[in-house]
Amino acid sequence: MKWLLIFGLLLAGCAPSTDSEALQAAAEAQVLDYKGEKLDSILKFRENSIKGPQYINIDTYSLKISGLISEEVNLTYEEVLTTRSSERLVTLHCVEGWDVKLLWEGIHLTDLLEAYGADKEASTIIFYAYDGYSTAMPYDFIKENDILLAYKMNGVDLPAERGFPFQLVAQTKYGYKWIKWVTEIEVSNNVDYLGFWEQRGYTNNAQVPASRLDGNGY
Ligand SMILES: Nc1nc2c(c(=O)[nH]1)N[C@H]1C(S)=C(S)[C@@H](COP(=O)(O)O)O[C@H]1N2
Ligand SMILES: [Mo]
Repeated sequence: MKWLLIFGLLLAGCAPSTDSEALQAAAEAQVLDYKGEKLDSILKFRENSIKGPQYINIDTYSLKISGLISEEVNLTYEEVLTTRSSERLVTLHCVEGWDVKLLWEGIHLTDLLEAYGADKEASTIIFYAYDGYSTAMPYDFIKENDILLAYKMNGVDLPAERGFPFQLVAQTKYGYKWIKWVTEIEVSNNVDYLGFWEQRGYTNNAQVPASRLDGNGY
């Protein structure tokens, strides 16, 4: 009995969670070079999400598009992925001072919103996530910067810890605008909406100072 207990404790203690094994596996499969430029590793992030990593079951997942659109829809992962996509080398800058330069692959958010009849005159897009996090930005910013909703980083599907299934690539904005585990996108005219960190004093604009951006403006 005693040995069984010790064996059980050993097993529990030694076995890292399957998800961190998945993250390690993703790190081994990632690309670290893009057109001659060196990328950072997907392990370089400092995990500091408000409720820790979220593990979304893709079989029950849906992305809701709501608000000022012709008709509210709930899309499956596969349905979102039918939208045109692109790759882009962009750095995420956290307000805490660290950053990660990665290759992102994602769908063009404006295409997705327009496909479901978003009001082109709407001022604001609000994003909600599985962990209760939220953030928002002007629709014009999204259009002008052709913002991507990423499903891959460094050539691998987003690991759970990094926001699977979708993370917003809010280029030139601080990391707190790069919402992970996105579950709903609301088309709105509420220019005053404040997300989780914005309500706690971080600027709603979240512009990264030009001195921190790279040669491509990211
Ligand atoms: N859903 C959700 N998305 C989020 C966060 C969060 O807590 N929850 N944190 C933000 C912050 S502050 C940063 S810097 C980036 C990267 O955070 P990470 O290093 O914890 O992955 O994710 C952003 N997206
Ligand atoms: Mo952050």
